[in-house]
Amino acid sequence: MVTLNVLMFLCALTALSQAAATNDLLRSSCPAGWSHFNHRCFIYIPRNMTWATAQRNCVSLQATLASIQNFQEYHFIQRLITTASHGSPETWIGGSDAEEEGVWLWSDGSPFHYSNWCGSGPDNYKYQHCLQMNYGESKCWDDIWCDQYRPSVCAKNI
Ligand SMILES: [Ca+2]
Repeated sequence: MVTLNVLMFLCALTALSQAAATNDLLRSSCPAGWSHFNHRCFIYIPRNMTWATAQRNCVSLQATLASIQNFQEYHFIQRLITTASHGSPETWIGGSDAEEEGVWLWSDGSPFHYSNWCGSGPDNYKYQHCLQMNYGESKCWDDIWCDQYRPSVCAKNI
C-alpha cells in the first residue's frame, strides 16, 4: 500500500511538472519565423517600404513596428537584423516625431525613454520624422524622411 501511495504521488508530481513545462513553452512561444525576447516576438521584414507602409504591414501581422525599451532589446534587434539580412542595413523601427517636432513616440504606445541617437540626436534635416537604426559607421539611430524605403522590424506581445 505504501508503494502504491508513493507511485501515485510520483505520478501526480510528473503530471504537475509536465503541466509547468507546457506552460513555460506556451509563454515563450512565438509564431514560426518570429524570435522571442523579453516577452515579445520580433521579426525582420526584408522588403523595402516607407515607414507608414511598414507599420501597416506589421499591423496586418497583429504587431507594430518595434519599440526598443533598453540596451538589451537594442542589441537583440541588431543581432536579429544581422542574422536575417547578413548585413546591417538601415532599418525602420517604430519611432517617429511626425505628430509634433521633437516629441518622439513609439508606434506601439510605449514610453520613449531609451534611445541610441547618432551624435547629438535627431537633426530634423529638412523635416525628418521617422526613426531608422543602423545608420552610418557607428550603426546608431537617425531621423530620416518617412517616405524613404527601408526594411523593418515588427514586434508583438506574446
Ligand atoms: Ca537625420
